Amino acid sequence: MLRPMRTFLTAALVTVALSACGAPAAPAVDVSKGEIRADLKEYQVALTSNTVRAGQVTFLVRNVGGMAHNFVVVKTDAAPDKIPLDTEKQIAKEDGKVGGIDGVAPGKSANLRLDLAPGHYVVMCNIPTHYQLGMRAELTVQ
Ligand SMILES: [Cu+2]
Repeated sequence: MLRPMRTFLTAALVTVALSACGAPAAPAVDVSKGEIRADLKEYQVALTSNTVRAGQVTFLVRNVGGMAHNFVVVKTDAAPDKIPLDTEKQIAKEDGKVGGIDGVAPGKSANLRLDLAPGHYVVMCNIPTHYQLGMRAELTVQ
């Protein structure tokens, strides 16, 4: 009778310890290794760093919002809010695009690894109207 009871108690303690942690913590990102987390939501793109050294850069893209988003990286001299628009498609023009991820569903993550030359970049969600609503951020590659 003792042994099953102890097993039960151990299981109960493990459950308490796990629930105390809440949601699983996101793995740390290290910009010195070229890692940048990009959190997408309505209507914002949040980067853990706006500068990174040239070379291999890994964007750890997470959709923390409630609808699908995408992720586009363009090399441009334009400020984040000054990318020319394609008014017919209701998107930003993607001149200078160096890479992207098509559709990231809510709650999902995807990684994008790019070889980035030094310069000025804008990252955005370019689902129609999302760029205009504020889903953009600046990135400087040194
Ligand atoms: Cu979006």
